[in-house]
Amino acid sequence: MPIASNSGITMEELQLGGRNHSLPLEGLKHAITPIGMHYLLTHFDIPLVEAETWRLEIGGLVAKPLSLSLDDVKARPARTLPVTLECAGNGRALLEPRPLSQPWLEGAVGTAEWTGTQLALVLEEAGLAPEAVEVVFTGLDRGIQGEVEHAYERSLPVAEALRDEMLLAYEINGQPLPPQHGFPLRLIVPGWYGMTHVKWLRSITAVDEPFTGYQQGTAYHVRDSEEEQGEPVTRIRPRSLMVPPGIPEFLSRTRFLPAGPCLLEGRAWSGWAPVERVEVSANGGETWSEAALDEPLSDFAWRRWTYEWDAAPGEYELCCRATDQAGNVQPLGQEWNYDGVCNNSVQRVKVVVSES
Ligand SMILES: Nc1nc2c(c(=O)[nH]1)N[C@H]1C(S)=C(S)[C@@H](COP(=O)(O)O)O[C@H]1N2
Ligand SMILES: [Mo]
Repeated sequence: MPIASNSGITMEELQLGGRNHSLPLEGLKHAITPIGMHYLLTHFDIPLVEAETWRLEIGGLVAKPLSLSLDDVKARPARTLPVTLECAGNGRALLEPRPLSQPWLEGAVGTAEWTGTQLALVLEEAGLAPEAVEVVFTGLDRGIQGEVEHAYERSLPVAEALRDEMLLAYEINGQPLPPQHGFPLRLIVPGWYGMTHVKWLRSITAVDEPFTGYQQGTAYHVRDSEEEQGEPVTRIRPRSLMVPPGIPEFLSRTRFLPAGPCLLEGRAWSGWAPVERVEVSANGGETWSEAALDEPLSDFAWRRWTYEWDAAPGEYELCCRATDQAGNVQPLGQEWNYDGVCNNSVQRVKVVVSES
């Protein structure tokens, strides 16, 4: 066995990395990510929830507060939507210096079919007061971050919360939510980074001023230092990933394949506008070629791309980059920020092609 590598990963990062996991990149072959392959991120502990006693409380600035059982939620009109979820911290461990948090490389993403009931209909029934400006979603999990003890909670402006596609989801890929993905009910906010999709929902509260709880007011901002306020993280920037071709070397993950035609494939998504273009480079981003695109699975899910690569013997750095209809393009380099969020720089895959 080789002796220790020098990446400087800390025990704290290893601890988080062992609890939370990414999508193995070969999992990109599945249009719908199998449940156990979907990435997972939990800040604190996974709560144990009993379906029989659990309730969802809808209150605050509403005309008619509601208290719903799981059966009440399931009795409402159901809707299923394929949605690509990505953690805002995806790519964090590639930053230099590395912000200390969950050390994601590139796989903090997955696409599942989420089934639930429309949030807008529940809010309509409760009757939002005219002075409500935001809706706060509170989870059952609790912990301490940035020296602040809090329940995990996030808010949405009323106009976003009322969008058609927002779901209170109780199923993933046709199964009840497993404990780690938010049993019995979670919020799904298609197009937004993962932190907004609150798991283990306990309450929904309409409020008359912007919510400033830790996960909203402090965390998840694009900023250069702790002192800065920065820009809040919202929608997912465009990203594409490829299934690493060939076979891996166990430790380095370098890919090995024989010379000849090789079909490169992957997925691309953006929360701002539909992806309209994916390009592939075999030389680390110096020159690019167009990939072919399949149809997206939904307005809020990734689309498959393919590229016929004629692999000649040699060493390569394969890259892919997506562009969306709003003109957003993946950058070649990482844009550093203090929280290590919203990094969508192109993937780089080391490949060694041998004579066939
Ligand atoms: N209650 C609660 N909801 C949460 C979190 C959490 O820690 N607690 N983590 C958020 C973050 S940062 C992400 S990226 C997604 C991950 O969802 P998944 O684990 O189902 O993939 O859940 C979000 N919802
Ligand atoms: Mo996340």
